[in-house]
Amino acid sequence: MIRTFQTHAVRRQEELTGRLWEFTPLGGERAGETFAVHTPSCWESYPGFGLYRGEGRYATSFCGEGNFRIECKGVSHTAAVYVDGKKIASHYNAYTAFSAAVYGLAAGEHRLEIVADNRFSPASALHVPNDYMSYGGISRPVLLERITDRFISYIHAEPRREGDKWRVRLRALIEGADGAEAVLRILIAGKELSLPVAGTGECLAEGELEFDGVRPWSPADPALYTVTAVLERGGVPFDDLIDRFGFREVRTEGNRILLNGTPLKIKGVCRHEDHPHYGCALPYAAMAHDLALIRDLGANSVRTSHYPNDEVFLDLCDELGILVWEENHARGLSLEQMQNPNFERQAEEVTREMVVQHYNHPSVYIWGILNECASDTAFGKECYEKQFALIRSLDKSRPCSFASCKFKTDISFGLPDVVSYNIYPKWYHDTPAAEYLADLYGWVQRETEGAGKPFLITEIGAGGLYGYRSPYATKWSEEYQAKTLGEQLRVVLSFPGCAGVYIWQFCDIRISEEWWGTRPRTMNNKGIVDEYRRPKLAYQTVKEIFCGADSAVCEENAGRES
Ligand code: ADA
Repeated sequence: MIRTFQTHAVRRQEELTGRLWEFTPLGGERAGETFAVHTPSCWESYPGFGLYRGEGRYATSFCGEGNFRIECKGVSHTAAVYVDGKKIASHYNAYTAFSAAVYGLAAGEHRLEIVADNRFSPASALHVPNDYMSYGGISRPVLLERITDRFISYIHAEPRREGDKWRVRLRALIEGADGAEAVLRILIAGKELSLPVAGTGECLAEGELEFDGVRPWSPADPALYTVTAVLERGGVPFDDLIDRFGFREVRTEGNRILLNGTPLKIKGVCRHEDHPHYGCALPYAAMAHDLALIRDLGANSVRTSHYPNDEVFLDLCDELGILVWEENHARGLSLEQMQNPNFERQAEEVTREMVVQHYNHPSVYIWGILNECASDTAFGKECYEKQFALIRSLDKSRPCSFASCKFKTDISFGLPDVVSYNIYPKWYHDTPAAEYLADLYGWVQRETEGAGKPFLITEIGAGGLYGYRSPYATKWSEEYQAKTLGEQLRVVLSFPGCAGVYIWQFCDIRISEEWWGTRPRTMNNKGIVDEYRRPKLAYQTVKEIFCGADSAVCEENAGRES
């Protein structure tokens, strides 16, 4: 599945994944052997490749003649793409899409090869041994599109509320080699805008439309609108792009985050894209099942820890009214790791791709960066500053933040719109949650430039091994996790000045073997469901608290189909 809606009516598009490809490991014991494998997929899900860290070549073929655009929604974690043996693209990072145009192919069958590489090395500053798994494979769909000379790369719709009217700023990027003039027609809710497209190469076409009487997007009423962009010459369409957006406004006011003027109270979960059967290549049904559980819990938000998520997941959040904190790719990088000469370029690339590719999703209410990196150092602060500047240059319609774990030592809180902390009272230390949070929050208000800003707890939780029950509620038991998480959530949700909470984490996940080996099962076991989505005792505890905090949400979630 490419998206949950059609993105073209003029441009011919087909998904090349969703079928068997040839897979050839280029290293390891089976090097050179070729297997027929399903795609999208991670090779860790192929029998015998559960621990393979190396390169693998995928191959398929397509027929046709002329100009093509090939888009990869995600290859983990480094990709090289070849058509008929000629390299047409390369990309770093598993979590954002990339594409290449191929012009003038002769008629006939063509071979498409993608070499994926999930090795760790100094060349990879973001995919490093970590408390989550860097899988290998074609983890998201691959598309083949037929283009002419110019094509629409993206169209961004930025809604702005003016009383009960809305203005929508529209920006479309047109790519292609040809310089012939064209007209871009943009249609939304029966209104139309025509913009001239001239010049050669890339062209940015901009304009604005005004609306009244539209339904705003909100968690309670996630109304979505289609934006259709069509490129024409002499009134004849030759390319198009269809996307969706919502009429909603997010801004901060004092220590509150406002959605369409209403303060948000976040009751969220942190979720990795991880599953024992699929690795990070979760199919639609698995994503929808996760969201059904998340809504059953009474949660109203998901944090995409710690990287941009699959567009289909964001489509579902748009449709279900689940708010999303989406963040660029980084977890816990030290100052030394941030000083890897590849770090700034790779972090900038994934940040730019995240904002440009996911701009229109109304469910994304905030951009996050650099989870628990070196925001307590001067160099680290400079990196945060550059990345916030990049995001704000691309998108002024959303607040930005980062999740810190630097207890009373962070020096970067002047940069974000929202101050966010990951804390683990009664797990990594024995200070009770109420005392710890009051101490930390008081320090932020007294000693930092984060004073007066909205404040979020972006991680809180405890470990619990599924099936380990203890009458003594000892650590790692389900009882301990449920008791601890219950105390933590009650404290945070009742804390004045706190805009909400994200539980660490939704489900147990695989971590890389090369990382901190003291994690039982080489897994991060802080899920409130295990990796097979089997609920632990904490599930019911969270549900009672989240639903109790706003029972209307639960009744409504239960009533709405997912
Ligand atoms: C950090 C980190 C998470 C996870 C968590 C834990 O807060 O952001 O990715 O590693 O700790 O489980 O300790």
